[in-house]
Amino acid sequence: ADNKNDLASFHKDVNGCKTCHTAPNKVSDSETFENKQCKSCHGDYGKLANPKLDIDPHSSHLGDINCTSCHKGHEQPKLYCNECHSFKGLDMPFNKAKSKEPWDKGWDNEAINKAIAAGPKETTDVIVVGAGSAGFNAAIAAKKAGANVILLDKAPFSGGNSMLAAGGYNAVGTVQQKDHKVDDKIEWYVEDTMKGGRYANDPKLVQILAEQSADGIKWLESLGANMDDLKRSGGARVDRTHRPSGGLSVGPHIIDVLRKASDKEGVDTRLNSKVVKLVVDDEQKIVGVVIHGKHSGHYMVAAKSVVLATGGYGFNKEMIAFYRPTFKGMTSSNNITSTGDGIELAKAVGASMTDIDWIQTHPTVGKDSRILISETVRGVGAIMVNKEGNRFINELTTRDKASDAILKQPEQYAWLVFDNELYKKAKMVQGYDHLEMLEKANTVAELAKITGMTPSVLDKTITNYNHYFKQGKDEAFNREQMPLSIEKSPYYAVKVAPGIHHTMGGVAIDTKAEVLDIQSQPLKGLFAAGEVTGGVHGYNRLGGNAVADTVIFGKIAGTNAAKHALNT
Ligand code: MEZ
Repeated sequence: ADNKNDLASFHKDVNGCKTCHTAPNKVSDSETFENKQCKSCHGDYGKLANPKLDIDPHSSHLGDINCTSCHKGHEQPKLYCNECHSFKGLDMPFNKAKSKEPWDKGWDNEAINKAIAAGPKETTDVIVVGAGSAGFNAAIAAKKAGANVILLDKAPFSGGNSMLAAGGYNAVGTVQQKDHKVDDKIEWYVEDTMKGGRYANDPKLVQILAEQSADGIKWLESLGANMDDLKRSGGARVDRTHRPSGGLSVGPHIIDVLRKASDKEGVDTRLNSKVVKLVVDDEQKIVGVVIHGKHSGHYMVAAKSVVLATGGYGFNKEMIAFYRPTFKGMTSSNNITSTGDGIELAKAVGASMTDIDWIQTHPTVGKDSRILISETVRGVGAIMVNKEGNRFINELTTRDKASDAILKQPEQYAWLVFDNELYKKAKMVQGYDHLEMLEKANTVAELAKITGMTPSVLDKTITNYNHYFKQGKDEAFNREQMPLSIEKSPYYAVKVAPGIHHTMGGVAIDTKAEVLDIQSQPLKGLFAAGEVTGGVHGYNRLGGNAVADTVIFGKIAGTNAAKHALNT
């Protein structure tokens, strides 16, 4: 190779091909050996992270991913950070990252048919497609139930969209709620979720979500997670959103825990491995999948059970424009992996879809960015004002209502406003500051000036809010909870607008997470969990219910997939 910046050019004078490879043509799709080599010479990310850098890709929230995710062997490097971030004033390397991904290429039907005709190269019990939270939970549960499991992800790193989850996990009846003296009930969780979803949810699935939520927390803790912080999310009547203590984002934490747990269980995880076909027999029973591996090409693996855990389609511009033309071109808070592949795979074997066109916008995505400003910021105490400085909605209402309200404001954006006490309390806010997303001022008048709001209007809004805080009643919008006043300088504001966040609709499932066909009969051997499915959230998902969904239904899908594979 003679491409500047690729690993081969860089290493060819060290020890030739042997520096990185064990033997020619023996590179696994996950590039496991090669990455071990990188780390054995250069050290791990802890060693590589440079404390002098303001923003360092080696200490990113993607965690301990393969070096070759960004540094390619025989191609130009690609810095995945640039897919979501544009760091103001910082010249990040490899800025041309926004190229097409290998998985964006169309399906090669000839190669797929050849792989099927050649027959399976391997056999396993359960194949899990997609290594985000739902996939990892399914894989670990299937393995614990005694099955052999292969977990596949098309990306060079695991984590999927779950890796970006900031808020938390909704659960009722936990030790944490007891410790915080929160009175909650399974019925309330069900009612809040149904109301938030405009009663379009499948009540049986919601009942399971609520009933098994506390067990899901215990399960995560048994794998090594910390879920000790508690806060309220929009649409919930009490504090039931569980988060890692210390204000960390939930996604990176649980993905780190799940990666380690699944390695420990012996799950065979393969990256750079896209499932391009579900293979069924004459009776529509699952018999395996065709995989397109980065190095191994197309090959078939036989399995009696397949779990689809591929996530939603929030980053697939064509699907968004098709299902919701009014959202065409809107920014997305989703990972680049959320391209709706599972929906296409399932449709091709006759799966039925539920509420496929219901797409959630999150009200507070950083304006003109892809960075989610978590609902936690409002949950912990921020208010939301329009371009003049007026509040216009209960900040803790559901996302559909908050997004609609912003889109009715002048210029269709809003500001979240808070003070130094919130800044100190919510660690993620310090992260937004680090990304240069916050405006900061010593006085309210100065904050109004730098954000273009009207100083007297913002001042009145904050004075009134502080009064409501003191009297414990929000006379303007009936906000149920006001944990903080806004009076400790410096003051902060972050500009936000709605962005695509979650696709509620997807593959239809029953209470065993079996995928249903158009006659509502289970497709034998096909299971699904997480955002690829429809039915749990109705027309609108509540904050904190996605992570719960991935863990609870991931476990159910994995356990039932194992049972099916081992007993048929
Ligand atoms: O569940 C979510 O999507 C969530 C809590 C997001 C967030 O605002 O942090």
